Amino acid sequence: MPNNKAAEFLPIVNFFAIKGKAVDIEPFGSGHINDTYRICTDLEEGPNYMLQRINNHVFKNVEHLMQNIALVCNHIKHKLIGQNEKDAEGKVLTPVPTKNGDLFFKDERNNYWRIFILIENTKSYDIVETIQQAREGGRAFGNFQAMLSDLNPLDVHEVIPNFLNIASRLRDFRDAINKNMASRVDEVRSEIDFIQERENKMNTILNMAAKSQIPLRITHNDTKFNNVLLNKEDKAQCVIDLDTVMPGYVAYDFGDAIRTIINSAAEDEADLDRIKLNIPLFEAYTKGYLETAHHFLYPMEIKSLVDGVLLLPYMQMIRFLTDYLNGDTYYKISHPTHNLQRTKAQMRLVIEIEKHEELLRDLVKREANVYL
Ligand code: A2G
Repeated sequence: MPNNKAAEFLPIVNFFAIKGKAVDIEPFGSGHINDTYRICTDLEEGPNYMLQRINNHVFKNVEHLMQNIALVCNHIKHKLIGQNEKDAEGKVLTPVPTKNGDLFFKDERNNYWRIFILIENTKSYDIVETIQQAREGGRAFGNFQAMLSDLNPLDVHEVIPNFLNIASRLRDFRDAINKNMASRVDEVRSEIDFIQERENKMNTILNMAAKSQIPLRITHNDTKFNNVLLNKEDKAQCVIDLDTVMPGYVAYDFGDAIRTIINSAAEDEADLDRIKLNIPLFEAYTKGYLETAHHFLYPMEIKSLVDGVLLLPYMQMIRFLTDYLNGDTYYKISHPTHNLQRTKAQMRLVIEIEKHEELLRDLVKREANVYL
């Protein structure tokens, strides 16, 4: 018997060219942006599917978003097939078209929907537990960038303009302070000061780019560790959440992955003293990343990696605080001060990373020397 969610979502699922009949639809995953459901079909051998309502407040041009995803997924799938990979479908997302051949469906309430084939027998982790997981995460994102390194970054739409551009994030932040929509500025003076004290230092990557020292690449731009699916043996299987695949700099992906991997606590940890750096996990991620990416990286890109490690938690802090100041309009929250709690956790992480900056730079140099 179909469950309640199935009854609610079946009319939408019916627009898509899935195999079999959807019998069970349940909420799935823990994303901050889209709503995700798992669809089980009546077919014993599968496949099952993932239904998503795309947040079109965040992704204003869904057509461009889906074109990017199709381009990237097809490109990777062809490469996997060319490498004689038997399980290409298990190693890259496969969007399922509608019965009209479109990549998404817009309902009468202006909700945008899409479906992917569900990649079974995998798991993801919010917090990295082992050296092997960290190394596999590095391999997964390095390989992802490597496979896209022969595509022209300008063939990919910038679905959220200036998404990881720190100058633009700082402008939005100042704007939020000036508007003070939720009357919260007084409560966060020390966090505002912390951000302002570091503005100049955090320009390194943009400065390198302005001097053409690092090239624009196609990057994932949301490399939280839980966006890598690992198999039963904890081997990386597939990189997911491709919404923010856009032109970017490799240090952004490295920095954002390290933001979640090096932190021994959750992104929104309330007990700040639990936020400690796990250096062996940093080393393992770096090893895995360079193993798969060293062949296409320029020396200046390798040099920029730790600048990304400093920048991404700082930028995430700014984004959470901006949302808090605006009255929580962007990220899903689970309690009224959630964005503030996230801000403080990211701030503590920046402090910890700053204390260890030289060590992190030495470790990247050491790992990169293996390939000289
Ligand atoms: O939350 C979301 O996944 C964000 N994605 C990502 O950029 C980052 O802020 C993350 C923090 O957990 C989008 O904004 C599209």
